[in-house]
Amino acid sequence: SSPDSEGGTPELEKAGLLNKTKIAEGGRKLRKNWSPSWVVLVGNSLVFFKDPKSQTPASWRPGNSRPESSVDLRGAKLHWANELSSKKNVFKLRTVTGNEFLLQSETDSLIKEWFITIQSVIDRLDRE
Ligand code: I3P
Repeated sequence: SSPDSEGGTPELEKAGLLNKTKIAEGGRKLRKNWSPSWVVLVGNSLVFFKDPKSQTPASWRPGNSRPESSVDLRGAKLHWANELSSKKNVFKLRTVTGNEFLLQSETDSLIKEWFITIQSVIDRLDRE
């Protein structure tokens, strides 16, 4: 692992624009409300920013921008979930606390990359 993974600033794995909706909170179903979100995968967390237009890959850094919410990927589960939406390219992320999110992109290659990258972080945390 690189020096940054040993403490201090966590590693930025990936950042980009995805469509997002939360569908459950603590196991309780929520009404869908799709919106574009600037998504940042950093360290063990997936961090969501509300205003994609004002974001850059550096925006997650402390002090630069306030995240809308953050998801701890330890113990999380990822599944393709096209049956849960009329949209294409949808996957579901479920946290250990029972929060569930759908993430989506119109671009096949982009959503596949996100799936693989998030799954690799989950797998790494499972091995720790
Ligand atoms: C929902 C909205 C969502 C849709 C959802 C609808 O209606 O159209 O975009 O999800 O479908 O209920 P509303 O705006 O009135 O809440 P998808 O785009 O993912 O299909 P669903 O209820 O079948 O999940």
